[in-house]
Amino acid sequence: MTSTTERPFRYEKLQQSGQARRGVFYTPHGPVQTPAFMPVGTQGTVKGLEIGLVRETGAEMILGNTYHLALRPGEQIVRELGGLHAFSGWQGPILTDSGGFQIFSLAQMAKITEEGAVFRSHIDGSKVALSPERSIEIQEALGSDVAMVLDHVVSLPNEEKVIRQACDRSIRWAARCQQAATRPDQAQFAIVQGGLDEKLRVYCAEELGKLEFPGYAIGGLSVGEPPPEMYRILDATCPVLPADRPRYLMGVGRPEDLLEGIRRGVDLFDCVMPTRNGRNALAFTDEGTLRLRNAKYQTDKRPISPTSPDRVRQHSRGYIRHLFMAKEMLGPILLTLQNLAYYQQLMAGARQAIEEDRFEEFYERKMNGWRNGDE
Ligand code: PRF
Repeated sequence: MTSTTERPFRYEKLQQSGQARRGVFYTPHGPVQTPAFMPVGTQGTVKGLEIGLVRETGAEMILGNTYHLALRPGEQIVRELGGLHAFSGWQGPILTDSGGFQIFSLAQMAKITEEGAVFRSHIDGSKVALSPERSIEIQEALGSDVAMVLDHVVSLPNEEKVIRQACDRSIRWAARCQQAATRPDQAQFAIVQGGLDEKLRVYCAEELGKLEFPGYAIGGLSVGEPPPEMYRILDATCPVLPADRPRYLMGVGRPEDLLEGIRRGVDLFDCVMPTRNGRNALAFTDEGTLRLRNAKYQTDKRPISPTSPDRVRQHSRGYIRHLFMAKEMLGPILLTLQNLAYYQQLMAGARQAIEEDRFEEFYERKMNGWRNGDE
């Protein structure tokens, strides 16, 4: 009844360990083994890495941004150049974010009404309008496999009324995005909002659930709240989301947040942490984080980690520190590679642990290893 041709975006659960899920998410550009981490390629590039190197880290799906690509170079230019896959050179699955979060975090003087958002571009100050329909129009021109619905993100903490109204508006906007869809080769994921209020989160997840989206995201988290608050919201929200659809925790996070998400039933993650921190001389390893600008690495002959990819492991910590001190571009490149490979290894380890029904043991071992880093 539900053949792959009818549902090109099928999620198949293969195994479960506690609440942790091991699955496959099928897209027109290939399958994604979950739990999965998507490197962030905001401007049609994963910053610092040639696209073949991104693939080499083990990533299967990457993320792009509606907001940035619509402002520059403009979605019609991307479409003219063959769509986001040809434009970026990434032939695997791509998810694009809707712009909802960027209006909140980047846009200047944003005015949000029921129709949509009007704001000033952070690039040239020009006036831009983004409605649910316009966000889908842009994402269809970009040609991503998964388009996110436009949502209304508010800062936390905030008044209960403000959070509730943004949540209700996000539900109405999700329905409008669904109505605006014209591409059968693009799936839309809904986004659950509702701040740190469990009841509101459950209500939002139930309402969006009725609309039968092919996937569900949890948004509005990791915006400055203490991590246990985020875990509490995940505990309340995940059980309400449809079990036969992928669950995506947006913009999260540190390695420990990924494992906390996975053990509560999250399947997909994205975050700038491995790339942004890599550019800033921070390396993620099984022994915690290393700050490569620290003087203690000046004569350190060891590689970043015994499990670093070959291209990184061939260099000493002392050499990589030198690259950062001399402001050489290879420093950021090498640590971006290190961190993305580390995140992918972590997810591969998590997938295997779930398959073997020993996720909690895996979780404890990783958390213990991370306790003794530089910070
Ligand atoms: N909404 C959208 N994108 C996002 C978020 C959100 O709430 C977050 C929150 N951490 C990251 N990216 N559309």
